[in-house]
Amino acid sequence: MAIERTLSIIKPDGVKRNLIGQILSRFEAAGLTIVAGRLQQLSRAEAEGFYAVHKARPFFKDLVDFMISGPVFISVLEGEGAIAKNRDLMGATNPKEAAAGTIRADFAESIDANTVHGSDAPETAAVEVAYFFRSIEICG
Ligand code: IDP
Ligand code: MG
Repeated sequence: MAIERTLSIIKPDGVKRNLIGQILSRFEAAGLTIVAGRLQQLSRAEAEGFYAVHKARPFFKDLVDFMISGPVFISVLEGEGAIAKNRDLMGATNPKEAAAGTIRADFAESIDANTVHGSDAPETAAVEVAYFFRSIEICG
């Protein structure tokens, strides 16, 4: 399997509950390396741009409101099959459907406050990483 990079975001509910360390530990224990990362308070425009693919969905405004409700921790994870591996660690979008032992099953409160974002495919990973990080900010 190829070495990939994927974008991870610990959403405001995770940052507020001091879960950054626990979540990053899960990534590292699974063999993913954090090659870039920072805390950031997103502006409305930045959150809308990031989630532009969901613009027409009924939950778009709630999603953006939630993503700007506090700081997020944005990182780039690198490793073998990093995109799928991160999605496996995250669990299903709706925490009620997330498999036991996943981040969302263990920590998420609702489908809105579901603690983490992760890129879902190589194309979106490339776009999402570049949305938040310049190449010189990634230490891979
Ligand atoms: P993902 O985060 O698992 O990739 P997406 O379908 O890409 O899920 O949706 C992006 C985010 O939008 C989700 O993480 C969730 O916070 C929110 N979302 C998705 N579907 C719904 C919904 O049906 N109601 C409310 N929020 C939703
Ligand atoms: Mg998604």
